[in-house]
Amino acid sequence: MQFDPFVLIAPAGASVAFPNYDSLRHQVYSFSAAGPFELRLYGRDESRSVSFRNVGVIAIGCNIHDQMAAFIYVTDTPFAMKTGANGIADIAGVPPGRATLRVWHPYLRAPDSQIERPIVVPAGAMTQALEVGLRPPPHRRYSY
Ligand SMILES: [Cu+2]
Repeated sequence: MQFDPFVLIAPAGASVAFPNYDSLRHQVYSFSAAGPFELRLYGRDESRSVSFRNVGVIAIGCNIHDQMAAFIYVTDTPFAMKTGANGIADIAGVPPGRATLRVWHPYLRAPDSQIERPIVVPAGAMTQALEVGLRPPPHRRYSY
């Protein structure tokens, strides 16, 4: 009874599948402006897909299980990557020049949960370190 992964990066236009591996039925939805949707109840070993055309953050929930939460970060850049558990993202192939480094996390302590930093990408490798703070996740009530 949880979404996996908690955060997914999807290219704009991508179709995202929501397979249900639980023995319970789920009703997956989002109210996010970038891609609101609501799936009807569906059960074990069934799957539904949603296409996300607009760039933005899609907060996902389940109408039956309030504690279920996940986020889809829809982007139009190929240079997007989720960090590993160590907080590191190794992004390859970025063309040299001016760019904007953006770090996003649903509970990041920053406006729109995002930090932006202008950078100049050299021809070779570079390292950028950012220290971030997180908010506690919003309280969720459990209902089964
Ligand atoms: Cu559910």
